[in-house]
Amino acid sequence: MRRRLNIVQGNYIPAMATGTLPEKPQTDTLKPDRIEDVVREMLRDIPVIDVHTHLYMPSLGAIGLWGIDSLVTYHYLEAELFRSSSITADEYRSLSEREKADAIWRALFVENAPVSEAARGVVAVLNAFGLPVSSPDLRDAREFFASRSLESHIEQVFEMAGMSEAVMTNDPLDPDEAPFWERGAQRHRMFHPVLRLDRILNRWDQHWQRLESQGYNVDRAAVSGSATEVRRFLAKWCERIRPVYMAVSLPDTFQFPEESVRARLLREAVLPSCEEFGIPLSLMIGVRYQVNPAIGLAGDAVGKADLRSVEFLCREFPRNRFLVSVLSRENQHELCVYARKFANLMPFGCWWFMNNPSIVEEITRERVEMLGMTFIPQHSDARVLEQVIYKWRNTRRTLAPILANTYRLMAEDGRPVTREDIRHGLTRLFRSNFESFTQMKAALGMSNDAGSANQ
Ligand code: RAT
Ligand code: ZN
Repeated sequence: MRRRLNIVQGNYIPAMATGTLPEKPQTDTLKPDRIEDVVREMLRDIPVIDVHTHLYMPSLGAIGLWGIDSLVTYHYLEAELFRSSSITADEYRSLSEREKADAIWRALFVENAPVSEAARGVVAVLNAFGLPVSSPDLRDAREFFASRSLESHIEQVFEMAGMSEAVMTNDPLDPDEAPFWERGAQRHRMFHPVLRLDRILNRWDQHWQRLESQGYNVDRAAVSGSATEVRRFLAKWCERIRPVYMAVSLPDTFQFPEESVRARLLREAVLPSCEEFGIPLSLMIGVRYQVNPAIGLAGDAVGKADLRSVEFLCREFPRNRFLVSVLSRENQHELCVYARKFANLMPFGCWWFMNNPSIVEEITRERVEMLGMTFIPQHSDARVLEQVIYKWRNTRRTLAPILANTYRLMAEDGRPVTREDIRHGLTRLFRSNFESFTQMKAALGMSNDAGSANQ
């Protein structure tokens, strides 16, 4: 077995220094009234890397959701169901998946016009496949999805979404997923793994025994050598799945440094391990977990976080790189300010409650004004395969005028705009900033010989 990642140790070279320059620069300038068309054209043609999803390569079994019932029972829509129907959470929970989908379809698509972002998304997916969008039931859609074969369906969906790759969320303590990796799940060129650490960092008290049962010498309080053992566990999983980054979602109350199991494991296991394997750590900050447990996954909310923890991490761990997304609208501006201070910080995406056109517009404008093209504007967070069709369509639709305006303002200030400027800028936003920040190409180069996860 070849150890893969520690060849890329060391200080991060900012993307700015490594972004690819055009081989043959075209210097023909664009007339101001052409800029928006060219931006739209290029946004359509540049295949995106979707840097955070909950989609899975087929070899990981049933955790990869797709099809109409999963689309309609998306937890964003479950939250909306209870506002437009008298069904209770208990009643809803007792239904089969199909019955749940029927209840949501009736309440949000038949009895009401589907105007919310998440509801319009389902309409856009049905429409993209030429399926009826106003029918009283889901019969046609169910027939259609039942006739698809997953491998070719994935290819078609990615093509329709304008995506080349999706980054997964792989939790090594997920009992529905880990066994597939342990048996050497077949890799897929369109899916990149991520080592997700929520169970370890946020719910250690419920999961430390899983590590213990696998032969790691850990204890409930995560003292006396536990961190060294967690590091050994992470090394094992880095070798096994070759993640493009490690990731954790964090509450609005997240503090670092502090005296806690999470902070100790972060400092002594996760950060050194990311450094050793040359990969970034993704921090998704600002969740208020389970403010309404009755509605399950739909029951999380948002809170403003103290981003001084991000400041501390970026300053005190200069050999680590941090991908950061924040859930609260109030935290977006300070995240941009910190990104101006620290080149080892990469803001990404408009996460979850932020992924609505009005807020995406505001955040993206702010980011371009403060950071130029040195951020990652969006990820889909798709939980169901076909969602990428509407999520990336909506992103392109919202961002086209904003990005076009950015170039128009530059032209008005006296610097002519070329097609090459636009191609280069958009490629950075939707591909190469992520590739450089994760040093993905170097890492993948090392793994070309690997057909299965355990080689
Ligand atoms: O957006 C979502 O679907 C959330 O439920 C979360 O999964 C979040 O994106 C996360 O990755 O924790
Ligand atoms: Zn997510």
